[in-house]
Amino acid sequence: MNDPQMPSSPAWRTADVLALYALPFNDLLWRAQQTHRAHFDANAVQLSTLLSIKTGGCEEDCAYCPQSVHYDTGVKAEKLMPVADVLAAARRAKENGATRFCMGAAWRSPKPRHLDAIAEMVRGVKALGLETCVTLGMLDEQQTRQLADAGLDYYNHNLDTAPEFYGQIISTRAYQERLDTLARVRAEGVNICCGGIIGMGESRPDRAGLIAQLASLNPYPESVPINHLVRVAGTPLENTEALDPFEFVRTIAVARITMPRAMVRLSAGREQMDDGIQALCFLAGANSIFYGDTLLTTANPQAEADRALLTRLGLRAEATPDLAAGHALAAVGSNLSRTRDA
Ligand code: SAM
Ligand code: DTB
Ligand code: SF4
Repeated sequence: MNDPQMPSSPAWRTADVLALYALPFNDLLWRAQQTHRAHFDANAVQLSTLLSIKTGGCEEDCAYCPQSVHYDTGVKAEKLMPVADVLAAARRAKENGATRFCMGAAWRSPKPRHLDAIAEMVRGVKALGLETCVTLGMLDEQQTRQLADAGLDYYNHNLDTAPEFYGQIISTRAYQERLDTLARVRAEGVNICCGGIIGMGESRPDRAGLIAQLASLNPYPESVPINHLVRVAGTPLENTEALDPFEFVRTIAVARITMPRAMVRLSAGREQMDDGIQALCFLAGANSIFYGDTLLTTANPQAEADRALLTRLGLRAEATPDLAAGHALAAVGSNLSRTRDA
């Protein structure tokens, strides 16, 4: 294989990931919990707040997405938010206890004229003492450099599903284009936040295929968002059959075992999930959530309800391990399991 993202002997084959999925539930969670405790404080959860800085009107056809122009979901297209409004939202997120602020734009890729404003947002959010993350679609080299120069900590760009299932979900952007953007982001020294969506009607081998792809990136992503599909009326996936919630928990556990030092984020779909399943996700090694009343366009649990849930579970809100040295994974040493950058 010539693809630099895909070494000829990948770290994880789909068959090996499938063998983890097949473990008895208790054995799987035990392994995941052991892995988690070897690298992290088991009772700390990192809080990331999302803001949609440019909503709707996206030309891509991602079948899950309420923001695609291809589907009638009632989401109206808006312009890029003014920098001052974004910084005001970041200030509120910080006051509420978030440590990372993630700004999302419904673009296939940003236009050159947008980059100056985005770079200003990144600098402003960083100056507040928050970690920065943006998700803007595909990037070219120059755009990536501009974001890196602004001090961006993370770029979110998901693989979304296994290559085998991908064609049933998106036709306007190739899997390889996603891998290419991730490689460019990495080359500029920006951490990657890369995960996918579970519950889109994919098979277990497809779920295992996604995890194998993520875990075989070299190195694997510093941050791994595992989203549960939010079934939005008007999208082609609105009537997708519900997934067994334990299968979602298994996916979190398998992500933790295969990517031991990554921040594994229990992402979209928590509003539709009961507290017991969320607690099992934390037991399976999730150590980050989206925190705040909305995701991008859909509902997330109220911040107050999340604080109450964390308290009931004896979990503490805490920041990501130290990123000061640049690359998160390189910075995580064996003695860092209890050290945090507050
Ligand atoms: N347009 C950019 C892109 O696609 O890379 C950035 C924003 S896009 C909304 C970010 C991610 O949100 C998608 O890759 C997908 O994983 C997630 N997402 C979107 N709609 C979702 C839904 N209905 N349920 C779960 N996750 C969703
Ligand atoms: C990610 O993996 N999930 C977030 C974030 N990255 C940008 C987005 C979830 C979006 C859910 C649907 C919506 O609210 O529009
Ligand atoms: Fe556009 Fe991103 Fe939604 Fe796909 S997921 S339609 S690229 S906003």
